[in-house]
Parts: sequence; structure tokens; C-alpha cells
Amino acid sequence: MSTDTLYAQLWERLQAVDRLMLTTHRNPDPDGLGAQLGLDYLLRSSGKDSLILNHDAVFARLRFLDPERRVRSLQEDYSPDGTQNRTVVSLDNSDTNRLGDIGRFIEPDKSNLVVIDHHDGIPSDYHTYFLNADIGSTAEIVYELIQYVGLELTPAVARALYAGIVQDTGHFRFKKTRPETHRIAAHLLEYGVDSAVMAEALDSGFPVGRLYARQRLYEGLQLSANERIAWFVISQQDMRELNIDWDDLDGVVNELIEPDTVQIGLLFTIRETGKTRVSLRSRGPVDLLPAVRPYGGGGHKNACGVTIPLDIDRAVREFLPIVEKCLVETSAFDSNAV
Ligand SMILES: [Mn+2]
Repeated sequence: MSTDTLYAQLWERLQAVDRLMLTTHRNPDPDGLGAQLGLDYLLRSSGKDSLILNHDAVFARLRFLDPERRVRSLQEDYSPDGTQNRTVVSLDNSDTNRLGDIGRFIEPDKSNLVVIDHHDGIPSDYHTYFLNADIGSTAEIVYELIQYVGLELTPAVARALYAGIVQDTGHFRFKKTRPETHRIAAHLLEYGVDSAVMAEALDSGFPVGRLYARQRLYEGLQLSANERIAWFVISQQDMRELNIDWDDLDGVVNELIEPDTVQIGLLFTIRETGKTRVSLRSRGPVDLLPAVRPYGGGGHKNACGVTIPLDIDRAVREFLPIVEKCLVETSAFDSNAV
């Protein structure tokens, strides 16, 4: 099916309803937020009643993306009035379990659910979705939908979409970065987006606790499987002491795969008794999804996450051998494979 046909179908689906709720995964990131703000603009411009509602509030350092404060959250005691009878559009997320309490607005048969996402893999019981795992960000999908409809962007929407693209392509470095990605970014810059200001805004603004967290993490750094796996652990109590949030550790796990021998990096975080969250990163041909899927985790081949229903020690013991199976022969890192 051609891309235009997919956008035509998606637009037809969205136009068929008047009341929509745009949501994204818990701990919204720039791609989820950018996609929400872009689609919200498109829907409102088309006369629709659009509400952006997430489980979690927008992290303070990302609030600059939403100057009009369109993004609401259940966390900030948002009044539930007006949430009923809406078609729920899940952006940058195909897993209803990652929506937190927003899931309660979705009908059991998912008939009022539309998914727009670019993650790898999608549950088979979805009726209505727009999925393209070859695209580097959901913001690009929303951009292309806006272009399909023929609506002029605004500087604020251009900025939000640009942030999503930059974040999810790792500043145009990751594998899913297409020639079209650069063309879209170029077009967004024409609306006055300042790439240097955006890069600084997205990569800084963290509390100093991020540095102390690194100190603790690296003190406990472990390497296994002939230095092909690197991992470290942080607890909820550490984070409380350092006065930091999960978002404040964003990207730290990426550092683990910088050395030439390391193929897989893991950040284990103790959330509560009997629950260990793992953020995973890998290089090139190393596909991590087979390790996380049995636990209900997901994401991208080289960047994903999972919650393991065990205390930290047992989680590490059980999960490391599973992750080890994802390692590949070093020869797979030749230029063709990567
Ligand atoms: Mn994304």
C-alpha cells in the first residue's frame, strides 16, 4: 500500500469522529509530545474537539515545547469532565499498558482506539492504526499527515515536531534517519526553528543530581560476557536522595555502548519491591527485542525497555543470560551489517 493511501485512510478515520483524546506513553518524551501537539493543531484546524491528555505531567525541562499548555495530565488532577466518548489516539505508543490510567478511556474491544506509531512490532489485536517502523519518529508521521492534508504549519508546531525528530533520531544519527527526515527538518527550520537553541534545550536543563547519579552508577559499573555487555544499577532511594526523576537519567545508558567491545548496555532501576525496570541499548546488528518481548517489553531493536517482575538481584541473574543470547559475532559489525 502506498504511503499516500495510508495517510488517506488515517485521515478518513480521524475525520469520521468529532471528539478525540490524544495521548502518549508514560513519561512523555519530545517525540510523543511533538506528535501530540502537531496532530492537535491539525485536528483543531479541521474543527475537531481535541484534548491532549497523558498519565504523567510534562517534565519541567520539556515544557518549553508547549507554550499554550495544551498538554494536560491525570497526574495534575485534571478534571475528568469532557473525557467521555472520545476516540483515543495513541501516539508514539502501541502498547496500551504503557498508557497508565489513560487505558480506562479505551473500549475493551479497542473500537475507539487509533494508534500512530513507529516502534518495531505491534499487537495483532489492534483494529485501527498507522504504523511505520521505518520512520525515525512519530513526529515525522504527523508532519507527513499535515502535508497530506495541506495545512500550513505554525512556528510553535514546527518547533515541537522538530524536537521529536531530533530526539528520536539522536540528532540525525540513528539508523531510521531517512533522506526525507532531513528534508522535513529543513522545512521546519524555515519556520524559524533554531537548531542550536533546540539542541541545547533538549540536551541540557537537567538538575545537578544527574552528575551525582552518574557517579553512583559508574561506581557500580559491571562488565560481563567478555566486556560485550555493560550494566549498572540505580535504586529509587538513590534517586530520592539525589532529588532526581527518571527523566533526569535520560540518555545516560547510551554511554555504555561507546567502547568498541561493548554491544549491549543495560540500566537496571529498582522501582519498587519485586519490580525492576531495565533500559536497554545496543549497537548496529544487535537486536534486543527477543530479550524483552517475553516480559511484555518493547521499543526499537537498538533501544527498548522492559519491567521484570523480580527484585533487582534476581532480575539481574535471570535477565543477563537472556540478553547474552542477543550478542552477535564481532564480524557482524562490518560495514554491510551496520
Ligand atoms: Mn518515538
